[in-house]
Amino acid sequence: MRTLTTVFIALVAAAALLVAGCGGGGSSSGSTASPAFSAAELSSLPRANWITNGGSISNQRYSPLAQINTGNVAGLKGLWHIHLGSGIAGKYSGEAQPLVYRNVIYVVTGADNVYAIDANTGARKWTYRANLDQKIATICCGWTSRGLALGGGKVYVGQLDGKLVALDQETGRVTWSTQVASFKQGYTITNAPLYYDGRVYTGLSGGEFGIRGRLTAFSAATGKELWRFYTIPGRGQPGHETWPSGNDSWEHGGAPVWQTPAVDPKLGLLYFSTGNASPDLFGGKRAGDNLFSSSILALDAKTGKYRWHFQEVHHDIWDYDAPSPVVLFDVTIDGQERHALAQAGKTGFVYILDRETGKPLLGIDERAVPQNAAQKTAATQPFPVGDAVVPQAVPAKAFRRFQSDLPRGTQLVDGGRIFTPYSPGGAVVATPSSLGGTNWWPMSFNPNTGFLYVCGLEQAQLFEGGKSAPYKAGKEFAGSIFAPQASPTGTFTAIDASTNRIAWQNRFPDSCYSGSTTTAGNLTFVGRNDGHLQAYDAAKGKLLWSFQTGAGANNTATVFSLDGKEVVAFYAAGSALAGSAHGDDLWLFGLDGKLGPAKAGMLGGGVKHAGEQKPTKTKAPATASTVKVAMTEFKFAFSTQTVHTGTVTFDAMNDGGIPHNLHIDGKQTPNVNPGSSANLTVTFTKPGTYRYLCTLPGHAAAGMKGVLIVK
Ligand SMILES: [Cu+2]
Repeated sequence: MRTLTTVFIALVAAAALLVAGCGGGGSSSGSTASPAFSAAELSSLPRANWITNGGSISNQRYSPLAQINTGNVAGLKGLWHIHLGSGIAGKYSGEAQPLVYRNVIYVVTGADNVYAIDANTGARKWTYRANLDQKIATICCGWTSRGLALGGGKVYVGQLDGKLVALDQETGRVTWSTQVASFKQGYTITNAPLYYDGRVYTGLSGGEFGIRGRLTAFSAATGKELWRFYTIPGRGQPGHETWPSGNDSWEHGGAPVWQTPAVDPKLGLLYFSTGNASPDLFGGKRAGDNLFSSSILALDAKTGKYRWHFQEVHHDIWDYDAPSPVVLFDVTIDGQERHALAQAGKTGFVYILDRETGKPLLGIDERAVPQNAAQKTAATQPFPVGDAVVPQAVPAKAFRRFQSDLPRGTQLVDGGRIFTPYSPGGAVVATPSSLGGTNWWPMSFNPNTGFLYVCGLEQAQLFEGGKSAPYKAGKEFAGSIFAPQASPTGTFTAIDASTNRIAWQNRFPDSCYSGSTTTAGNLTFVGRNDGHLQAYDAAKGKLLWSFQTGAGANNTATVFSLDGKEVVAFYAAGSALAGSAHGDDLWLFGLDGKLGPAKAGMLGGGVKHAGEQKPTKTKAPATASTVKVAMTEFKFAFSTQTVHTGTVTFDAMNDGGIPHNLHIDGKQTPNVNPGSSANLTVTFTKPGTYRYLCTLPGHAAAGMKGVLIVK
């Protein structure tokens, strides 16, 4: 039966379709709200849009677009370049990949402020301000967000204060907000949420604060919690037996989730990997493998029921965890099409599994490793067949270069190899450092080359035996101090996914500290600490394009088609832990672009914010018994680098925006809040060199370390 009303509705619907189909899609013409994306939409390769953090829910970060390619990428220039005006101070990192839907770009800064930007013009549509409590003291590794989720007409953001917030996609107004867990207990959210099947999934960070990790699913419509999966099994659950039965270490055992999961809709499985066991660097109170820390997990996407796991590091005591997102892809091995999953670990290994079963695809051997009774080390560790993306031993020559910075008498034990254990009261040098290997940044997969593109960080670390400091809610629970040595270098590697061997590798004089995106134009985009966004030949690894964005390019590029023309969106804001220049630069690049490169950002500078002062520079009196120490992100300024034997008082003032401490000769200040100071008195009986550092995770690696000479 056809009535006038249905004809009218049909006409309105047709008009709506016309508006949606005309390609304008900008802020003024038609709705920019996303539908409740189907599994098919979320699984398809990104073209006009980039609707989910990984490009698709396989997390491949592969664009099938080829207008920009090896032949013309050299001519890529800026279409527009704007400043967001948020997340610029030294404590922030810009690590959130932009999302795109209907010509609107969505991006979140390290302050958890969200921006909707018209892709045609760079004009701001709306802003959401998170107004985070600036006193949150349980943020491990820089104030950061790794991105957003879209679906059902909303934009989802996980916040450092432990809230998951849904914003109206067209206005930026809060639709719902839920407290996933308390930051006062050490729980923060840094991962980009995942939208799938009407649910929003988020993990929680906090492995440095003794949390109990979990992945939680919420109704996308209402924010109601649907289920949670604890990454540390409770009493009676499979895996609980890998924790001691006589203490409560499992309740504070870590295993956070730092990343956006991937989904295989055909198998109905959701995949993610987990962070370290807590305390990070001391395992003496948590005998056993400590499942499911440093593991890859598969859950039923609908119900959250456990399906399989693979542990990358048993009973981790080096902070060798797995924060980089898992990637799903299909690969032919021995003539057979296999459904694979890969994860690039902090160990420097890429772990390649059959995603149906969780079993290694190419072989991963359990090998005996050196033992330490006090740390209750695991007898064996998994070694994947194939190549690591960074070195896993310290050459004697490199050791000699930084030996003078080490505590007196430190020897190179076991070649500084990966999995070298250390005792409470002792110390060893080993590599990779606790920063990895491969840290949070995503790798990409290109089905044409069959390669995975992985950034690697190469740095030795002094692993010092920790103590079993008791757990205290909301207090750091790392078990020891993170003491990296020498400046990091980097690798950018193409791994052949069918063999896990290096296809090509570029070595960088600094760390490779960004995600990668790859395209059908045979390109791979990767960011550099010095502010350059670069494009490499995906098959051969040759550098083809390098463009100064104005701030540390520690992020991942988003490739999409804007009204039929391929463009690249990139948010450069620097990184706290990479020690790169801070900024707030959002770019859109295209072959029609006219804008040339920006001026390089100030290295390690960061834009000053309220309360941030310049480190004091005072002339060095040679016989000071009081040393003034200015602390900021991420530098120490000592009033002198030379003192005489005897009692020295360090007057440590925090001029920065987040807490810091000073550790020297086995003594340490408490964590000093911004604007506060603390004194530390140390008696030096012997002349020599004494290294100092801030022991908060990542701070020394970012530059908060040095050497004091005692004459
Ligand atoms: Cu610090």
